[in-house]
Amino acid sequence: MSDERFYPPVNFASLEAAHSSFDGSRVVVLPVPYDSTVTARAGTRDGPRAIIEASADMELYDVGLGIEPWKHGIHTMPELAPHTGSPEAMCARIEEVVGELLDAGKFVVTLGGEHTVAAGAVRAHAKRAPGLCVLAFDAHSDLRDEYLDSRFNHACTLRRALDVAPVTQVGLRSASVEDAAFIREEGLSFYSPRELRAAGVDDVVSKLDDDVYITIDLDNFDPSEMSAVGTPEPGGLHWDEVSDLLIAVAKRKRIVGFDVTELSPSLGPASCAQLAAKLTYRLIGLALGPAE
Ligand SMILES: [Mn+2]
Repeated sequence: MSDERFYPPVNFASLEAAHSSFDGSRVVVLPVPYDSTVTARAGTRDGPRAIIEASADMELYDVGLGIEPWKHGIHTMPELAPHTGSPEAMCARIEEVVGELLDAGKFVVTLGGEHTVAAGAVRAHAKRAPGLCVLAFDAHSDLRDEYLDSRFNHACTLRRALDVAPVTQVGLRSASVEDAAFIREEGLSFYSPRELRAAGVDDVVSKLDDDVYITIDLDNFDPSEMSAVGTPEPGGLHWDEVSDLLIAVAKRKRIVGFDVTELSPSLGPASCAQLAAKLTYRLIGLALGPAE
C-alpha cells in the first residue's frame, strides 16, 4: 500500500514495489552513468539519474498511445559502476549485464551515459537475436573505426554496432569526410532530418529487418528541444517526428530493446530530462504494447 505521507520510491516512473520488483517486472531499466571517452563536454554520467528523477513527474497514462506501459512492471537496477580499465572493458561489462538480463527474460532499457554504452547493449542483443538490425537516432555519423586510441570511443559507436548488425540511421547532419565517404561507398541507409522528411517514415521502416534494436543519441533532436547534450547540432529532429517514426516502426517490426543516451542535464533546462524520460516511457509502450 502506498503511504502518502512519504514521497514515492525513487525508480523509473516512481512505481510501488508491486510494480517494480525484479521478479514481477517485464521491463528492466539499467542506468549506466559512464562518460569517460567524450571529447567535447563531459556530464552524461548525470543523465540516468536525471531521467529517473524526471520520470517521477510523468503521467503514467501515455495519452499519445492510449496505454499504460507501467502495467508491464518496470524494475530499475542500481547504477552500473564504470570500469576504469578501458572503454572496451566497460562495453564488455555492459554486454555481460545486459545479456544476463535478457537471459532472465527481461526487456532491457539501457540509460546512458555517453552513446558508447550502446555498443555493449547492441552486442548483447545481437548475440541472442540472429537477424537483428539497429535503428540509430544520432546527429553524428559515429563511424570511425578508432578514435583517440580506442575502438570504443563514442565517435566509434555506430561502427561497433555495424560489426554485429546492419544499421539504419536518422538525424545525420555531422560527419567527417572519411565517414561521409564510408556511408556512400557502403551504401548505408543514413537519413538527414531533411531526407527523412522527404522520404517519409515508411521508407525508413522498409530498410529494417523484423527484429529492431533502437539506439538513441539525444543529440538527434533539434537543440531547441534538446540542448542538454555535449555536441549539439542545428537542424535536428522534433519530438513528433521522432515519435511518428517510432510508432511506424512498432506497427510493422518487433522492438527487442533500446537505449537512450547522451543526456547531460547541467547543459540545458529541466525540460530536456523530461523529454528523455517521456521518450523512454513511450518506447516501452511501443515495444510491449498494452498490458493485459
Ligand atoms: Mn551524436
